[in-house]
Amino acid sequence: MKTALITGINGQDGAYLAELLLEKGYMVHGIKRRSSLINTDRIDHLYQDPHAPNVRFRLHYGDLTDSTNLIRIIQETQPDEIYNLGAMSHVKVSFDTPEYTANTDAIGTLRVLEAVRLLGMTHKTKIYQASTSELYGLVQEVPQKETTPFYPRSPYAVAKLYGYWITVNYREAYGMFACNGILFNHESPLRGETFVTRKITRAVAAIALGLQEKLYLGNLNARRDWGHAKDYVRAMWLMLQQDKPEDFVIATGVTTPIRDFVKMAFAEIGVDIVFKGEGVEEKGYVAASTNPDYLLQVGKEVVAVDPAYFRPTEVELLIGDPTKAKTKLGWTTEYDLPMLVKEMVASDLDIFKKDNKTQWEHLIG
Ligand code: NDP
Ligand code: GDR
Repeated sequence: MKTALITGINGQDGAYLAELLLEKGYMVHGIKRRSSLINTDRIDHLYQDPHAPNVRFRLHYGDLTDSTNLIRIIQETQPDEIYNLGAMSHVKVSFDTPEYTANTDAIGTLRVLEAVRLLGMTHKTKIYQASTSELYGLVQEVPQKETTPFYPRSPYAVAKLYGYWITVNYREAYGMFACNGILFNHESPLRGETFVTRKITRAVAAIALGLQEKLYLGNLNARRDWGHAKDYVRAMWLMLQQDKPEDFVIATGVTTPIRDFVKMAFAEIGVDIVFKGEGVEEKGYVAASTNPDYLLQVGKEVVAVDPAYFRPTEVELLIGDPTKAKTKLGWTTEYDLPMLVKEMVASDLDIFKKDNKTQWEHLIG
């Protein structure tokens, strides 16, 4: 039985990856930070009583800012594969907490690599580093591929740049099996509520149910290459099953403006949105509303721009070329963007209906 250790196990990707590895018969260890409230919602369904025989899922308290605890956990669990997914992963927040972001996302990656080296496990343990399309930042080439130059545009991206190169360096210096997955944006019903897709699908659900009036967003012109997290965690695993460690771009090759994602999400509740105005004055209005369960008044203003959500430096265009992953890893996707939007809106509608049971009883299927 193979053993995997996942940092950031209770994040979006950690939850899907843990599920995948358990299905594949792995023993899965996860590192979780201590928090004052329980924050294991995404992985509660995977919980196994640690006293039961043949337990294959275990959580350990830890933090990427604490080398001693990383060394101890890696020594105790002796992983064949480490997936370093833990990070302060919100780009906008990284402008507010740049030093902490660097400590976790940059030096945290070094701590994991160095722990494996110090423990003499360089030839036993394969390492996956969660690199990101944010490395491309200011557009240098379209579409972006493994050879495209990096130009990071946030403290998050600069920290991840260090994580990328220190992973390459440990591979070259010590012969470690360490690789970077340069993953473009991937979303799901488990996506954190403050990332734009989930913020939109939650707002659409809440507006449909009369629980929210309006959705305030930042830059509607930015374009992202969005995939489904379930497809992307499969790519992570595939990278560690190869004979040679290499870095791979994981993307769909399709890019979409935030504005279009908003329209697609509202279309799921039978509402057609038109945008009028320029820049901070741009607003989204209901042009038609056809679903009798969620009728909205035509002409109602449901989307507005709030500059508070603008970033000091923005990444305007991301579109990845996944040719290498498709050819070398045999990676394929099961989801496209319309399927992703459908799943996310449906999931958020369910969540709000369950939270507001009495009012929405007739719609809970
Ligand atoms: P999430 O924000 O959902 O999850 C991040 C996880 O990291 C959480 O479990 C969080 O714990 C944990 N974490 C944060 N700080 C620390 C710390 N100091 N020590 C240990 N753990 C910590 O991110 P995703 O699942 O979406 O992303 C996974 C990884 O992939 C991240 O590294 C992200 O930067 C990267 N990435 C994500 C992409 C995406 O589109 N989703 C694209 C490319 C890269 P807690 O719950 O306690 O906050
Ligand atoms: P991103 O994701 O920064 O690409 O990083 P996010 O969903 O936060 O932003 C995407 C784009 O939408 C614009 N935007 C808004 N974003 C947020 N969060 N909230 C808003 O109200 C809003 N309005 C417009 C942003 O300006 C941006 O252009 C994600 C994270 O998961 C990273 O960890 C990961 O590395 C990259 O994806 C790939």
